[in-house]
Amino acid sequence: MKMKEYLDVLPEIQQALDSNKPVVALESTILSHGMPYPENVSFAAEVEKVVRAEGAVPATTALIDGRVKVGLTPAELEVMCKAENVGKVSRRDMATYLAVKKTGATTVATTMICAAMAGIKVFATGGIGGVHRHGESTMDVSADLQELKQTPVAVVCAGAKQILDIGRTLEYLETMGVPVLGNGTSDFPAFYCRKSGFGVDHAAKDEAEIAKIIKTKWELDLQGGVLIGNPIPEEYALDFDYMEGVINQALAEADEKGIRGKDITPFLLARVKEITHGVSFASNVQLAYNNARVAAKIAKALCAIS
Ligand code: PSU
Ligand code: MN
Repeated sequence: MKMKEYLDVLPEIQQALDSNKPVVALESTILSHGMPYPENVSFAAEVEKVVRAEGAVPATTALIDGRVKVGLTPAELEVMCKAENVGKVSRRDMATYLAVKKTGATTVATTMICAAMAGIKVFATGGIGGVHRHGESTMDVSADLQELKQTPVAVVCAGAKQILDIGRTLEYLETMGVPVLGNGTSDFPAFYCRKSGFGVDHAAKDEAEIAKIIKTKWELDLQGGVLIGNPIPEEYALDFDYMEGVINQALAEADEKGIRGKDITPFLLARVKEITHGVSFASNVQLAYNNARVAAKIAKALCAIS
């Protein structure tokens, strides 16, 4: 297949895939556009360690010099963390970046595409994109949601940030036929907070049950992914009303500055961090580790039943 001509999979990852060993995909937008340098360097190394500690192989994805990279070397991770001339690549941008050899970080949507190309079934992120507040008039709906509809990768997240309209995000996922599971909870989490005020479709009791649901969906030939909401550990959770105030302030500033489109999510993430004086950053890091751990367990459980 022509597609493979664009793809570089690190040998360790290819060997794991060939021998039915667990692999977990990780995104690079969280590094390039979601976290500051150099804090993102230690995060990038640590999140891979968390995956390894569970017995799975990490596969961070990115587009570098016209190649789809599945698994990054330490030097490539550094490039993504420094983020000099590193774009944010969504599905629409992929062909352009590869054809003209630009370097870009993969969002949830694009990481799913790269993972599927390599045959990776499970992916851990922080929070997914979704329907933005006032999305009913701006039509700003993250491509992440469409990707979950069509690409067969299970995505473990801590829910969606309150910068989004979480209710409409879940409505959209329902319309697109994406199962939304809670890992040991009936609440869909809101990133920094364990609850969003909205529920999941099914409170799964553990990773083995989640793996069984994923396998069943794919055996039925139902297209697309599965979304797993994994709440932030209690000790790192922030107060919902406090975060609502912070986010409203950041949204008002984005509005004043006229920030739109693909720049809105990175702007809001950076402002939230500044307004909370970095407290939210510690939570962000911890929830991502927690997702990596759970994704590795799901990947292991999937290998055990396939
Ligand atoms: N939400 C976060 N942190 C992030 C992102 C979202 O809390 O880093 C990133 C992810 O890569 C996600 C992307 O896929 O932003 C969504 O961007 P947009 O809303 O432009 O689709
Ligand atoms: Mn958007």
